[in-house]
Amino acid sequence: MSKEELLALLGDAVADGDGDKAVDLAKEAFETGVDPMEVLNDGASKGLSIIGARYSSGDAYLPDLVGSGAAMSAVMDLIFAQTEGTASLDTQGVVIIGQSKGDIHDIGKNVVSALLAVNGFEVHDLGTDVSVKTFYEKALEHNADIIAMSSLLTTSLPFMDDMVRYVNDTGTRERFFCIVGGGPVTADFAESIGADGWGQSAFDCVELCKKLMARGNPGSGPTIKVDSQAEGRA
Ligand code: B12
Repeated sequence: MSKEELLALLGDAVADGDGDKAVDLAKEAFETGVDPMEVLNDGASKGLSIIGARYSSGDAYLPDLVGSGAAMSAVMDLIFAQTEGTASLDTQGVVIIGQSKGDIHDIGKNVVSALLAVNGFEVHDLGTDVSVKTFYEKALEHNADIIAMSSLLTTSLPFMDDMVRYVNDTGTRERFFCIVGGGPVTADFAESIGADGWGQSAFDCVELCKKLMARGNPGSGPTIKVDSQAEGRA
């Protein structure tokens, strides 16, 4: 079977909520030398897009989303076990990350957290449904460089705006980079709320955090937007 066929089958298994099959296919992909991140992005994640589309068109229901989410999480556990211990020793910066208030989706955020950690960032993951105040308090507690908010729900986007305002209102905007991302979060939205940065994918988030740490000066300068796939298409 070709790599593409294997990854397509993996995507289908996640879409069908078949965790056992998805894990077996992911293992098979590793054994044939496919990069773990390729397994994640070009295989398992595609399954979530498929089930998301089915759900939107009324061809799938909430339990199907739950099944696909669980299958994806099983594949992610396997992938993170593969990449464990690969973190670099130098700390690139301290990141507070969490899912915006009202939002319990966490698969994408978990991928972002793991990739940041593997790339040398000290990551404090606050989980899901995180209030603006909690983000801020944890950022102070850990002397963070970056506050990273993720959201998959359009109804949770306003809290990203609130976050930037809150940091402004406390007079600490120059202390923390505020970055945003997740399914419905666009580069234009990020710019409109005065965020320091936006990234399309987890890989882009790592690139974004590195760029911000190199630039310095939170709260000043244009919103940095990283979308490596768009660059590839250009
Ligand atoms: C799985 C899933 C669920 C699972 C979540 C399981 C879990 N543990 O996460 C469950 C079943 C719980 C669920 C529940 C709901 N869901 Co849901 N869900 C999905 C689904 C199918 C996949 C989401 C996902 O994991 N994507 C894959 C990850 C890898 O992508 P990602 O999160 O976007 O993250 C990537 C990038 O965005 C980026 N990124 C992420 N965060 C950040 C942060 C920063 C700073 C940066 C730079 C980058 C970045 O990196 C990641 C990796 O590359 C989507 C459909 C879809 N195609 O997205 C619907 C979807 C998100 N869900 C939806 C809905 C409506 C719901 C419910 C409201 C349904 C209901 N009626 O109850 C509830 C929400 C409950 C709540 N309060 O949160 C809608 C949201 C519509 C909207 N835009 O508001 C979607 C789009 C489905 C649809 N087509 O309608 N869901």
